[in-house]
Amino acid sequence: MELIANYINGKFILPISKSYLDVYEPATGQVYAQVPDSNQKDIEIAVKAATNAFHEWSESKIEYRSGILHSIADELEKRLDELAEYESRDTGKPISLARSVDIPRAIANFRFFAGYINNFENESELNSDISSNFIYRSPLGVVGCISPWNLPLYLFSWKIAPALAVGNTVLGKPSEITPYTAFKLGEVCAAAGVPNGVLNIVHGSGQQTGDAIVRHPGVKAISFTGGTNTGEIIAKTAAPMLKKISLELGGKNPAIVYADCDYKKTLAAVVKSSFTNQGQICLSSSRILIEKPIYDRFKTDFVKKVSELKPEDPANDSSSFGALVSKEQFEKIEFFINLIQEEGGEILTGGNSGNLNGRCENGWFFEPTVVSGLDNKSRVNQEEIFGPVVTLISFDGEDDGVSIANDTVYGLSATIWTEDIEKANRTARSLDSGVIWINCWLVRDLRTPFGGMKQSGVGREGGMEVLNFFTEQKNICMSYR
Ligand code: TXE
Repeated sequence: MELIANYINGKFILPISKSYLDVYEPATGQVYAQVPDSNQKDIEIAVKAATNAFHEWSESKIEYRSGILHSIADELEKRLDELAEYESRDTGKPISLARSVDIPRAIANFRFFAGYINNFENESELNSDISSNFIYRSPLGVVGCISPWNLPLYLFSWKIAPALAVGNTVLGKPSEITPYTAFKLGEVCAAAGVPNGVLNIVHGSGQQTGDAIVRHPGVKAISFTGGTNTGEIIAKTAAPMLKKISLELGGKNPAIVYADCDYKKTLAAVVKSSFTNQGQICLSSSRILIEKPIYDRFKTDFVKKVSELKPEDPANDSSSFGALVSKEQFEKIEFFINLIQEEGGEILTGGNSGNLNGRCENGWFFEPTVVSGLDNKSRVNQEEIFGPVVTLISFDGEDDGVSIANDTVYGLSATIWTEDIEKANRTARSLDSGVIWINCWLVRDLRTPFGGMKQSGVGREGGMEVLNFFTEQKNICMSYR
């Protein structure tokens, strides 16, 4: 059985804690590796390494740091196929998705910030007749990056790349459920010439390792993506220490389908936005709001299209719908299927585990599921399911659509489908969502702010927002009098 190690100060080392957690392949339900459950002592040595590396890294020239980030991207690129296989094995996602989205996006994250850092103005001046003010942005020091299991290397690198670009040193903790590509990132860093201690990757459970990172006084900021409940715990722990936090949390994202949409395009796109990665994307559509005049037609066509999507071994090139990430997620979906029935909903397609044969017979597969007949106030329509279950809700005109869309504690993303651009813009401005797509989904310009409102988070990632998050401003004033 393969043993995953922490990557600290440029070396792979086994945890002082000597404790390990099992790592499963979701498609088979079998354990294939063990990952350290690092404790406070492990975090202590990682913080020490990152602290020692900080001065030289933060004082280095931007061109140097940019070059290192480009080298990381180059090394990832060389290993794209291999990394895609690891990502698919760890998460249960189709290999084609890992190859076309997860790993290319991780590469793009490093490349983007390698270039973008050159636009970062860390110095500015404001002068008047009484004083001159020199405003300077400096990196924070050692920062913690904690990421989830749904897009492992993609989201891990989305935090690490900007943190390093502006001169911080990093303690990164991937999800203990999907640690493998983060483990390999250590090898990539060594090959790319990342100086020792600049990026440290520590593995373990949230309760032990994650908590130790958040509590450590030497860690100046926490960038976190994961569940809203975990975000609350992190906020509570960090608040008395007045630690900077950025939280990207859950969602209950509406897709608003107007009667005047481009019907064929919308149908295909909403199936994709609902079920890509088995619905386990924080930006997935989970409530499909359909305008009354086309409700029946859209429902029939949508259900037909979804029922053609069959769970398949994610290792097959032909697979477009894989396994759920864990037994816990599988059981969570079963819980919601029962709740749909209790709340009086109708399952139009799906609702069962996807029974596969051969190597996948014990895997955690679940059919893509479409539900109707539930009020927006129902628990199924209010709680984040984070899996292959969507509900259909009809609405009557713009105001009704917006009001149903906003009637949730979340506010991460929304999609709007209409050929009337003025209506699309009016709708977009009325929605309480941080990320809104009109007639598209998951199109990302990495310069734009990314994050949620309400219970979906605090702060924004991407572009200048994240560079500002990972730096602190200092105003140096000199009086003329
Ligand atoms: O997330 P967690 P999980 C949602 C989704 C899912 C639920 C739980 O609804 O069903 O969250 O998933 C670390 N201090 N999302 O359990 O627990 C943990 O080790 C510090 C939405 O995976 O939030 C992991 O590295 N760290 C989401 C990371 O936090 C802690 C994507 C995320 O784990 C910690 C994934 C603690 N006390 C799940 N507890 C999205 N919005 O993208 C856990 N962690």
